[in-house]
Amino acid sequence: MAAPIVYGIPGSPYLRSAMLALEEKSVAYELSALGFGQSKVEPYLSRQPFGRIPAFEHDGFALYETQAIIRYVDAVFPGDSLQPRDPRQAARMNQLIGIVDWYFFPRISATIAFQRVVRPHLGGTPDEAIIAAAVPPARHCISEIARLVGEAPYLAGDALSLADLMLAPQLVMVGMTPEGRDLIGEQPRLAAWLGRMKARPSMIKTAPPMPSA
Ligand SMILES: N[C@@H](CCC(=O)N[C@@H](CS)C(=O)NCC(=O)O)C(=O)O
Repeated sequence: MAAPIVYGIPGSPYLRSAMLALEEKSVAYELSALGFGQSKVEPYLSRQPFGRIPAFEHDGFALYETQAIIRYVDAVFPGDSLQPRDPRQAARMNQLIGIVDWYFFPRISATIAFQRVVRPHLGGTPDEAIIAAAVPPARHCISEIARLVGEAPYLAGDALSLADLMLAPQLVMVGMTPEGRDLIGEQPRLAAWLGRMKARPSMIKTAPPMPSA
């Protein structure tokens, strides 16, 4: 069977989530790296018609949407499951994945992290008004995630789950900004969780090619 291929711009948090799932399952895979702009044109649009990152292929099976990719990887490859059996822990995992997709990414990653990390990388200047407006909703979102995490070592309990793989890359990128560092610093349990995540071999291996990763 052919090795899976993940397509995306190195440094993208969602791409990193897909790579993390493969790393955690010890799957050999290929990263097909795109440059900025290449996700908005063919041939990539045939893989991901919405022009978002990442896209994935395994042995002729093409897939996009990060949640679908990491659930597929977990289901298809051997190794420890990345999804709790306990229904409440599974529900918590799914809830946190939903929070990443619906609140964290649009309200924090696409505002603070994009303006402070991605824009300068592309030669632009951060829009301070966008950043200032994003801080209160970012604080609300991060404190709610910290409340849900509670005392458990991982987001959905005692074992690593897909929720950890979804949130960690987004939080790492936001943590490269002064605003993000302050917001994470306000939540000691979440900061400790992020420290544990950053120490995992999968995170070290997939560290993005940007400063302070
Ligand atoms: N729902 C998509 C979202 C992916 C996404 O938004 N990725 C970001 C990069 S981390 C992206 O493509 N940004 C470029 C853009 O917004 O045009 C998924 O889960 O794969």
